[in-house]
Amino acid sequence: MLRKSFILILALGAVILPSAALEVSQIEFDLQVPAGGSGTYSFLVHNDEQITDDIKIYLVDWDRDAEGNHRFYEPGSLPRSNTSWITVTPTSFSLRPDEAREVRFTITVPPDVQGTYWGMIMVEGRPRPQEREGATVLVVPRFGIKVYVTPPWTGTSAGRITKVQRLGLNPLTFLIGFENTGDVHLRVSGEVQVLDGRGELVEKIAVAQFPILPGAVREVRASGSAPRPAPGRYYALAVLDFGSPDYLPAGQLIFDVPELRLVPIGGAASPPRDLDGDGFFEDVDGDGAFTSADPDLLEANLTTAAVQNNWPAFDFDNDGDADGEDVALLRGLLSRG
Ligand SMILES: [Ca+2]
Ligand SMILES: [Ca+2]
Ligand SMILES: [Ca+2]
Repeated sequence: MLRKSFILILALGAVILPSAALEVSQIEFDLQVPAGGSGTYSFLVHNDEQITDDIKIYLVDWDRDAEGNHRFYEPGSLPRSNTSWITVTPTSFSLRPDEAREVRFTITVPPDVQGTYWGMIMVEGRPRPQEREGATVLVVPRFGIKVYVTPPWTGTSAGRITKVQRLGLNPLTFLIGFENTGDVHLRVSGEVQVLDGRGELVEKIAVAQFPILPGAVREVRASGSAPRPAPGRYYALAVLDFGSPDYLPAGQLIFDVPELRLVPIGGAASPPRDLDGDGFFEDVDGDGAFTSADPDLLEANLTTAAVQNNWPAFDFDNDGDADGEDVALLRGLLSRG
């Protein structure tokens, strides 16, 4: 039986459908249009498929959640929406196979606006059936083209670190929170320096660049590459750079790497063993083999001191604890052989 459902596929910056039908020539416009002025821009839409496609073009509001995932809203929903400033032409057309068409849009910026205003031009093709896991679903190819407008020399770039949290130890992984407290779209990058108790640098961990809209909060992970550091107390200093010439927001954290004191778990005869030397102790019952008995024993004794006092040994997903997700990951390793 064919099961039909409707799935919206959002392709931001890349064609994600294997039978990809549409291509657009530009995925982002970062424009500096003066307040009270206007500008006209264009992009190309190309039909890469063997059938004629019907294209619709419309505007939406969007932002990102704390993890950086895009969220979409009706145009004009957000206070710094620029969708009411944009007129697009044409808004619907057909494309024969391999045909391309230019789409133009004009932005008229009101007087007296400051900082970044943003919106998105959606380019949507015709729904088409596609096989997905044995079912036929209708897939709508869509591209979102981001349009940022910042009148030159307006707005304030400002931000602060809201959180520095230690996650896993193997390798060292941190969760860094950052809030854009200004009114300009920022691109932020940085690093976390980890020092030991004597002030010696243990590791410098890069914070990969991320974009953040005015008023938004992001939480990004930064992972090192070295194995779990020796037991002891450490100091982490996160410093981010959003392009301000005179200000680098910083945040700090003191954290401990506990010494492992492994004892037999539950009724096991031996303490857990790390069979491959990666710092994680998958042989939970210490019998020298990694079998389904190991995740079972871990699960049954998850809340015991024998496990929790040695959580780094069992933090298989490296998120800073030993919990049910680690049991699940350990089971998954088993089935992968
Ligand atoms: Ca191991
Ligand atoms: Ca075992
Ligand atoms: Ca964990």
